[in-house]
Amino acid sequence: MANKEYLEGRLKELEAELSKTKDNKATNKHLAKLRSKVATVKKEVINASKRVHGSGFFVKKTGDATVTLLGFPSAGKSSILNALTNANSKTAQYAFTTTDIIPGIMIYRDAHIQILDMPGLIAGAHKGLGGGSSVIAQMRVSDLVVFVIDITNLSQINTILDELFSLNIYINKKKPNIQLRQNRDGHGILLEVNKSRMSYDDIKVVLNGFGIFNANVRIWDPVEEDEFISFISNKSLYLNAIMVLNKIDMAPDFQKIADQISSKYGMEAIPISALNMDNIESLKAKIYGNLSIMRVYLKPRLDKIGQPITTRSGITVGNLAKRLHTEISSELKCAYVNGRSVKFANQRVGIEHVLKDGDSITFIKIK
Ligand SMILES: Nc1nc2c(ncn2[C@@H]2O[C@H](COP(=O)(O)OP(=O)(O)OP(=O)(O)O)[C@@H](O)[C@H]2O)c(=O)[nH]1
Ligand SMILES: [Mg+2]
Repeated sequence: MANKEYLEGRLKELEAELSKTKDNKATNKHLAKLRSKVATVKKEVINASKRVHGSGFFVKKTGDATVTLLGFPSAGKSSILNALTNANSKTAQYAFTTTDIIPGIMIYRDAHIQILDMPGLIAGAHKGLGGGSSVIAQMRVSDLVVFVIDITNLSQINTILDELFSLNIYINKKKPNIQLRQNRDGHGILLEVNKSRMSYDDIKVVLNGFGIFNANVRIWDPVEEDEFISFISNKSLYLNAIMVLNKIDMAPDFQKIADQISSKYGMEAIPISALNMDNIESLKAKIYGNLSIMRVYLKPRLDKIGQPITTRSGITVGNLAKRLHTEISSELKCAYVNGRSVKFANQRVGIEHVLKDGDSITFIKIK
């Protein structure tokens, strides 16, 4: 811990010197040296965080998708878990009521969605404070994060986003396409594609800071230096998130606030009251809608009623068969489909056909 604090202090000093040096238009060589130092210390800070463990709780994934509730103490996470699921997580006025990760299952459109209530996040969680690292470990395996914000305390949003940024967690961003092939040919760093916001020299000092001196590099996206460093250190995490503004019973102008927040942060903001059960159905719909899953019906025969199953959006007939039974998939010839993905009833389709939400399907095996 002390080591990590020392490193963070050192990083601050170096970054301050770097910004001063930029202002002074100092020599490129000095600048390059400094940046390389910054990159090296950043890497050490990241590695030091890895070694800090909380109490080490972890809940196994079950169901069709996993969603975590993340927010400050008393924002209403446990109340929301109880409103969405069959769980009964303790709620109270005092902070840090929840000290473990509490799971519940929300059934929506036949999908079993695992919702995880987390201990309250605190500023400094990225340093491992307040069980922060267990919360982060759990987020890594979740399909969606719901930020739970107390609508009467909107400054919580920036604090959460800053925490996540310090943890190299990127929200609602596509993982950048970066290809890095290390080699030993002694040709140095060969930058074959560079669509980043960094120059060749910037990229080289970062890579050198990580001990990479020979590599073929292709950067296909407009990444900044920070994101590039976390990518190279293999610690970056890309998560989908939506935001809940809870306790709207205490804010009469909640709709206006929700609209402003949603446009300011470019993220869906759903106003609810867990206490009064206001807007809970629409929250369920938003959670489902942000999970990239859909419901299709399996009909054993055309004249039978279909059984609903949940699968990822945009799955093909062939991949669905594989997911269900390898036995069907190896003998699969085609399928009859009804629904939005086809033009007419009982349309015969091949294994590459892409299914849509609500479709029903009958597999046809080779005779
Ligand atoms: N007025 C109002 N109070 C609420 C609402 N939702 C929750 N609360 C209250 O806020 C307090 C904290 O709620 P919890 O659900 O325990 O909050 P939490 O986020 O789980 O808190 P920690 O477990 O401490 O992190 C409790 O007294 C709840 O009754 C709401 O929609 N409106
Ligand atoms: Mg709680």
